Amino acid sequence: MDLNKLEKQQNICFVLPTYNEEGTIESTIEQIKAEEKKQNTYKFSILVVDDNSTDQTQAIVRKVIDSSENIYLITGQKKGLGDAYKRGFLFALDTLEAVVVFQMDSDGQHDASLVPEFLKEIKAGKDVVIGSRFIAGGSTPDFSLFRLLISRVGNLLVRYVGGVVNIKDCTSGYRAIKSSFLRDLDFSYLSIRGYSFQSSLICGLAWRGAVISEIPIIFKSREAGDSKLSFRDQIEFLLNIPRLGFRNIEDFVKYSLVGFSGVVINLGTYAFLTRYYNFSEAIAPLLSIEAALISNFLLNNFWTFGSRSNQSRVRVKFFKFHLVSGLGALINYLVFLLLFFVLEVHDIFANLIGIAFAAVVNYLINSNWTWKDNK
Ligand SMILES: Nc1nc2c(ncn2[C@@H]2O[C@H](COP(=O)(O)OP(=O)(O)OP(=O)(O)O)[C@@H](O)[C@H]2O)c(=O)[nH]1
Ligand SMILES: [Mg+2]
Repeated sequence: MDLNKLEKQQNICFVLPTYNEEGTIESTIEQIKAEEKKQNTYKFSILVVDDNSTDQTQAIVRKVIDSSENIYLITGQKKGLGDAYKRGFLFALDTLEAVVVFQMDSDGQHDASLVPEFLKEIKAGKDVVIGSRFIAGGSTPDFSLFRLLISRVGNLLVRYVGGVVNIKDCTSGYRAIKSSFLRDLDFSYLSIRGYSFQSSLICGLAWRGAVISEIPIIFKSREAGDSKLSFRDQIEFLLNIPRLGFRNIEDFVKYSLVGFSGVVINLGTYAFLTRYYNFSEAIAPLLSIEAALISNFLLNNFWTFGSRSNQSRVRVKFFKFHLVSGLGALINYLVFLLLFFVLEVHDIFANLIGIAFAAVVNYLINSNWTWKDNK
């Protein structure tokens, strides 16, 4: 059997989201088509997902469709880049039956001549390949210092809160993804706007065990038109960060129950030491806090996170847990000071919010660092 011929039938779909990209959409399509001609392994199809552009984007795409094969256009209302991608993915999977789906911008910022590099990685067994600006060889030569800072800090947040520390560029819009992994995803969980869609998607893929690699890209300025990503996208990105850490609500409920049990242990030990053993009020709290920490640690280690595969030694986790708890106490204190002295919130309520805030931060760090799942 001619293996090449068999593979030739496999379809790779490039999903190109557009909103007012009349200056670049045609050349983007042409460059992808040129890459198809250079290889004879796969059939390329191109899906433009346009959200009712007010310029000539749709007219240009329709003209290109008339003169070439395997180019498709779907349209919809503008709700955000993520929403456009969801519709595009479903079309690529269900209607076009693509085996690999590419995400790519339509403004000339993503160099189509790198497509063979992505495919090399896919053929080598990777499930997801990211065009990365933040690994050796990658760069963002035209970013302002401010945009670079936002991008870097944003990536750090996603990596550490989302538990994907090894991925250097979580918001890149240039990726190749094996369809089998996309099919498994619950799209309704993913946010709909720009950067936050990209980060939720990559976390979702990583949590499902996708083997992910990065290849360097140079991300220059767009070739024409204006940026579509707005301040609103940035706000949604920030609001979405905690969600990335809460992928497993059951773990958080267990963690909270352990936290409550710690309060009981803390109070009980204190009462026991002061009433039965005459410990002083200066020493007893130190021992009761440590008793609660030990009990919380053991319950979290063997119950809350008991099923996680984590190769760290128990004493390393024990040390990390203490560090995180110290940080939690500091956060609790600072939030209390801010609310009580600056915002004049009632003291009990201020402390309650401080405790809740610290509990959430503690959970996120413990879940993604102390007991990081290495599956
Ligand atoms: N269909 C659709 N496409 C969108 C939407 N928002 C952005 N896009 C497209 O998504 C791609 C990425 O958006 P850009 O504005 O280029 O974002 P960016 O690359 O971070 O910003 P620049 O560097 O300024 O270009 C472009 O092809 C846009 O046309 C949307 O709401 N709907
Ligand atoms: Mg762009």
